[in-house]
Amino acid sequence: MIDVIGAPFDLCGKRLGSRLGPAAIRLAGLVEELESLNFSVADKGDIRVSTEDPESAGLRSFRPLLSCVTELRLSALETLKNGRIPVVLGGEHTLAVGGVSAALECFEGDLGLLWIDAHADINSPGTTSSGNLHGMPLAALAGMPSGESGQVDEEWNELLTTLGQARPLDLGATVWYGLRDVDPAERARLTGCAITMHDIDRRGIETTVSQIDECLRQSGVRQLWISFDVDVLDPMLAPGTGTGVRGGLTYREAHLMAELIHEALDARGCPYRLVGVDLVETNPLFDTQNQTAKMAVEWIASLFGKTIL
Ligand SMILES: [Mn+2]
Repeated sequence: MIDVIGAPFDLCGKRLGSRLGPAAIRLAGLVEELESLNFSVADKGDIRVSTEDPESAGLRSFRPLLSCVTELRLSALETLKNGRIPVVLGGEHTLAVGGVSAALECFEGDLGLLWIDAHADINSPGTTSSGNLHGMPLAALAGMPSGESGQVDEEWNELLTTLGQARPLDLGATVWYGLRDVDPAERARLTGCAITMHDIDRRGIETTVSQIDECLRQSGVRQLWISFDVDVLDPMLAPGTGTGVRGGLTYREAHLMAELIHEALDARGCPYRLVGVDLVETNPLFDTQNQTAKMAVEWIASLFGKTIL
């Protein structure tokens, strides 16, 4: 049973347009595709998004982000408590804090996170060079200090409080996959299992996906959230994103990865289960004929068990 939740928010990055992502993904046939795999799917529509963004000396677009995250968190928490799987459509990756923090609360901190992304997204206000909150969701989820003072620090702490500081994300149960653009200050923070494009080039999809499985088993978690940023895909294949970096996953690599994760989840005795998914950073303004949203829908179908035969 799946609930689709749209989060059309894009004020924390440098390029606007991913607010159109949820509509593009729906038009690419997400609900129909999941229903064809025999899931019962409810589309909860889009959360309310405030675009009112008062000038401030603090974190950029902090107020609209906070209201958005609060709504998304509530919606995801309701879905999780009903025993359903939230599939959150972004919008920018900052929003992952909504669903993941809801899952951390619902499962009392027992949560692994698979972060599929070209970027590590673990800057904090004190280490970011861009000031964009969309590069900081993992630092917020892990409850890291801002490293700043004054209004920025106050707002960061307000965000952490909203996310429920009692259950921060365990970075030891966090796996990054597809990394190729990591800031110097982020490197020291990749304490979990960080699988780069270099690793994927050398060892291939099958071996690196087994590595994900081993990391999750070692961490002892029983629930898994998957956060999929379309910028992990090669921009030739998925140009519809504001944060493209060349050298990403090919079409076949991405699908094989999704199929193997499904296999791992489906295997007898798998200690963890999938409890939620983000599908973020689709930006139709940079796309051609909605191919990035279509690719995202096809990927999610593979993750949920679609096979060729
Ligand atoms: Mn990201």
